[in-house]
Amino acid sequence: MSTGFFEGIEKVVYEGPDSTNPMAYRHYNPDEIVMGKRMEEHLRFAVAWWHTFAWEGQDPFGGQTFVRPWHPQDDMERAKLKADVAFELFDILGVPYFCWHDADIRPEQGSFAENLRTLNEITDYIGEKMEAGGPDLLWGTANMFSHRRWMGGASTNPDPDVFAFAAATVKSCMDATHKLGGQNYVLWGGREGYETLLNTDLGAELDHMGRFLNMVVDYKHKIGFKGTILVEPKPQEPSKHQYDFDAATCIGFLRKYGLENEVKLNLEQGHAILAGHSFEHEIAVAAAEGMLGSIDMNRNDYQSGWDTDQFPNNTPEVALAYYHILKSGGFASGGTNFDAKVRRQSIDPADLVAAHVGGMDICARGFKAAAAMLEDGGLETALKERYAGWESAEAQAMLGSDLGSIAQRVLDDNVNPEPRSGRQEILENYVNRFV
Ligand code: XLS
Ligand code: NI
Ligand code: NI
Repeated sequence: MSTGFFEGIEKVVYEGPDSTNPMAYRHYNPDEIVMGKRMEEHLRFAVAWWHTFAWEGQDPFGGQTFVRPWHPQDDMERAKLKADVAFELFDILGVPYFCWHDADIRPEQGSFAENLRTLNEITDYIGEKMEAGGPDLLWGTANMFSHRRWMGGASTNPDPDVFAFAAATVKSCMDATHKLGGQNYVLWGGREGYETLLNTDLGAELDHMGRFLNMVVDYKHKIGFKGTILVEPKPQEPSKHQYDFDAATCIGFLRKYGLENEVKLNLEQGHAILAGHSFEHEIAVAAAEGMLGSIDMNRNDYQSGWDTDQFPNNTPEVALAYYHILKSGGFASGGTNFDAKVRRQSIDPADLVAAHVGGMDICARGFKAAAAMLEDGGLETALKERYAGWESAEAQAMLGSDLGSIAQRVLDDNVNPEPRSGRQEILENYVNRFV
């Protein structure tokens, strides 16, 4: 039986680029074959429970703006109503996946035992809905940043009891993710960082975080969870300095603690920008190390300088992101999660639907442009030409040589390189043909 929350809103269908229906897909056609695979299987869209259903519209200057029938979110019956509405949206959109934090799906009841009981109950309830034909779980995660107990960090907290509470919480969320057949398990450390070094033992905190993540990996193997463990980089916010600053920092951390073959990255567009990078930079860094896991495709406002978590709306940016994803072989267990919120004035159920429709369409459009560029091969050819010198036996031998012998050859052969154009504008013009 329908909750009636989305009353009057029909299932969203693909109508093609000429459609003027605001609630139709113009580019996202799940069954269209692109590079030998259905679009749905390439993009693997997921709705994020927290922003779409749990967020109440607060900002630093004002409280709740959304009034939903499942508010206040402190009761199991209303948590189930929220789940009912969630599955109605999944159905309207036709998305294949969703994601959650424990705190989004169950009420917070203070003690670990109570939280565990309600988590198990609500994930059983969600499991029934999945079996009845709902979408699959892309990833589960623990919210270890909202409740006051986490204010000084979770696994990096100076208090060992908080470390213990974090371990118990992650175990419960991994169990629940495993039970629901989740494809990945994510750790984002919003409070794994610090405000001031005056009260922080940075080295000890990193060691605790490394040990914690090793326990997570051990537990994954113990319970036979086949999904991928992912960490999500972000440079700051809520902590002033976050340890998982960006992809490169995370990769260094994972190597230091022996996790490079066990853990991959969940990269978020807005976090890349906060770290001073482009999204494709973060994707390319992770891909170069074989650590590209999944993405959160939500952008920031470029003027306000903080994590505004908006739905994507810039095709050229999205196209370059998918270009690097496709180039590295596409998603395996990962997907495209909308860790995105509608604006706090967008209070209608229709706004929630339209936001996802637009986000999915932009992604589809960028994705098709990326696939077309890859199939055309123009960028790959240009790249090959630019590095062609390295194909010679002599150049390869140099890499196994030493500074002295190389210097001798430079003298002997009078090596005097001729600068060559990087052709950036020509390549940018090339990209603009596709987007
Ligand atoms: C916050 C993060 C968060 C993670 C999941 O900025 O993006 O939403 O994706 O904890
Ligand atoms: Ni984020
Ligand atoms: Ni995120």
